[in-house]
Amino acid sequence: MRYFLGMLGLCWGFSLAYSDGYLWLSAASTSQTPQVYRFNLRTAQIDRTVSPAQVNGVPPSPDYTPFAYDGSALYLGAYDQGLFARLHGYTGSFLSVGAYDWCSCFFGHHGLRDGAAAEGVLWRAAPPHNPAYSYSYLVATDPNGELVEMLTTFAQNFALTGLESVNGTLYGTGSGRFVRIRRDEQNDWLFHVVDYALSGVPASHQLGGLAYDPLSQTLYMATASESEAALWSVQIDDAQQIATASLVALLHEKGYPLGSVPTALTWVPAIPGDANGDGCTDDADLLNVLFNFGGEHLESDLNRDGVVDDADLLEVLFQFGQGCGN
Ligand SMILES: [Ca+2]
Ligand SMILES: [Ca+2]
Repeated sequence: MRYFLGMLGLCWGFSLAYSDGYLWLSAASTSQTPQVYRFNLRTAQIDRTVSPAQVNGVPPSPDYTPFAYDGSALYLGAYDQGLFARLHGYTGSFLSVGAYDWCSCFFGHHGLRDGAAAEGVLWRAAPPHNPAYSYSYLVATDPNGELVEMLTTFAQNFALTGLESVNGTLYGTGSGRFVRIRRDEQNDWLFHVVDYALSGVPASHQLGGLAYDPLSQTLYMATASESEAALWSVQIDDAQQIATASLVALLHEKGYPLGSVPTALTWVPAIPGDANGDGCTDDADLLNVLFNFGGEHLESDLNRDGVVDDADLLEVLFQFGQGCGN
């Protein structure tokens, strides 16, 4: 044990040097019942699939959107329904199924896509079904789904789809545009969109959900065309209004279904020592690391130095029995 303790410094020194965690993705589809997918940043694979339509009380929808995570739950909505559900952030199992308390008239003209958790409030992008005739909305609720505020924009031909908060600033995607969202200084019901020049993403790709990892300060964006689905990291330059995308993974090669659109994206942090990604550090993780000891198994290589060894084992042992994330 003395040897193990001596290695701890090495273990923690590496712990934040790379991107880790999980990205939950929607898969909007008009041809099949959509599922929700989890992309594991450590293994670079889709490793979990959730089928909301099979859960009691969940209405049918062409798009189930994992729109935000606030440390207590992963929030799931639906494009054309008032669904407001809370899921376990790691397993994707349903904790509760509820609904927004809004009139169904809202869904006649608007849908609900991606979102963001910021300062105790859950934001949702509410694009018009037809952006030629109506405007996008931003909707904010508390963690129980009670309405806090609603803003609109006069930005034309713009269907706000992706939404994320980066240190308190909201960014969005939609209709081929990457934008920063700016509140109007006089009218508290109005917001403006500031266009950024986006590079790196093929023009054939539809821009989808955004998610932010504050630990590695990485903004992720999901996109898709008819023949590809991709995950990107996006560097933002606010002064120049530039957004530069770099490819992280081709999602359709990792288990994401072609023909679906990742309209929502949400990041959930990795739990230290949690090799199997279920949100707990326990004997299953210890076995995972021991069985793969000396190999290159991505799941067990917790510090991502290319080998499963004492440092990974220590991370499990040090976190063992510390409780589970939600
Ligand atoms: Ca685990
Ligand atoms: Ca390792």
